Amino acid sequence: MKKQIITKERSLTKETEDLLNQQIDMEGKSAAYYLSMASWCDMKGYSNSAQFLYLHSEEERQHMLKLFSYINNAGGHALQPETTGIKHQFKSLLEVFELILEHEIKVTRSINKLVDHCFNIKDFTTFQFLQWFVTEQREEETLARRALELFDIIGEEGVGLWTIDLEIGKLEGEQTPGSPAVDQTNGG
Ligand code: OFO
Repeated sequence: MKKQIITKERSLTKETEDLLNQQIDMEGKSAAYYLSMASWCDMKGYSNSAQFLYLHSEEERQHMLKLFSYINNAGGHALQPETTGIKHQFKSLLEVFELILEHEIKVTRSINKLVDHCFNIKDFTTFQFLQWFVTEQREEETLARRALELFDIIGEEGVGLWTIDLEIGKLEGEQTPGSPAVDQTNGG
């Protein structure tokens, strides 16, 4: 009964709510995808990459929860996404990070689409809420690129892969000051 009164009048449109739920689906899939990658790295002995990805999987879940709160606080209904069809096997550590960059670019496009929609319908509240994700996506793409650069710079021969794994473990601490991942006061 109380919920009906709360949701009767709201500024969040149904279309925006649906788009935000689609974003929840993407963030949930990111969390599942990175957890699967972390497990594969762990199993193969790439323990630093595994830790990096376990942490990233958890961060993606936090991104998803941020959207849950926003939708429900705005009088909508956040939906738990299905997580089927997750890839479990990877050809190499290089493939893992190539797939991460590819995936993050898709997430960035999805966020941009959402931001564009909010701007066009003058939903400046949601537009402002999404700015955190805009900054976060730049950070996520940069991290994936940095990891891929290690393969080019170090090479995979000899102790190369071992060294790459070690360096990937250090990437998490290299996030730029002021980024959402570092600046927890910004709601991250
Ligand atoms: Fe949620 O930032 Fe990656 O996907």
